[in-house]
Amino acid sequence: MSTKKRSNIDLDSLMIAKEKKFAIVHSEWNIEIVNRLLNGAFEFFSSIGLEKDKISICSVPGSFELIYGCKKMCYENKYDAIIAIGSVIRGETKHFDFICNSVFNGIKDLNLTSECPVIACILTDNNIEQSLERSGGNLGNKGYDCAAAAAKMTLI
Ligand code: DLZ
Repeated sequence: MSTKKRSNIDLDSLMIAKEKKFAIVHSEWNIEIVNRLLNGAFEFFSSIGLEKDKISICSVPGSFELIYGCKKMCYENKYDAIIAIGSVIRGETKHFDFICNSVFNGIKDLNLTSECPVIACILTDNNIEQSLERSGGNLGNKGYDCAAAAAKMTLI
């Protein structure tokens, strides 16, 4: 499960972000996938010299609650960037569309209204096989990529 191959991430330029403060808010739904995304994020942070015990972690029940969790973290004014990690899998329910739209809109609103960048690391897949591919499978690890995006946003 290599997450090392990344197309356009310039690690050298992101090393300075190890001085910044990061928080991760993750959901408990589809926890197997979420843990893989978390590991990808920790792998990125470790590669710039920031170990996982320096990162604040908050868990919420489902992806819908990521909005509130991130809002709370934003308004603590303690972090330079926050990453929302979740996995929504289509299944048989209309919840998929409601949850996906709400979460991305909620996170978009936070980016417009608070000073803290919030990165959306939420997989939205038709089935678990697709989620596995994007969380450390053949399509890389979105957790790693989103942690790199968070680091980049602290330097803007
Ligand atoms: C209800 C629900 C469903 C059907 N599917 C998912 C999912 O695939 N991924 C996820 O993170 N959460 C799911 N949830 C839970 C909602 O996000 C939320 O926790 C509940 O609707 C309670 O607000």
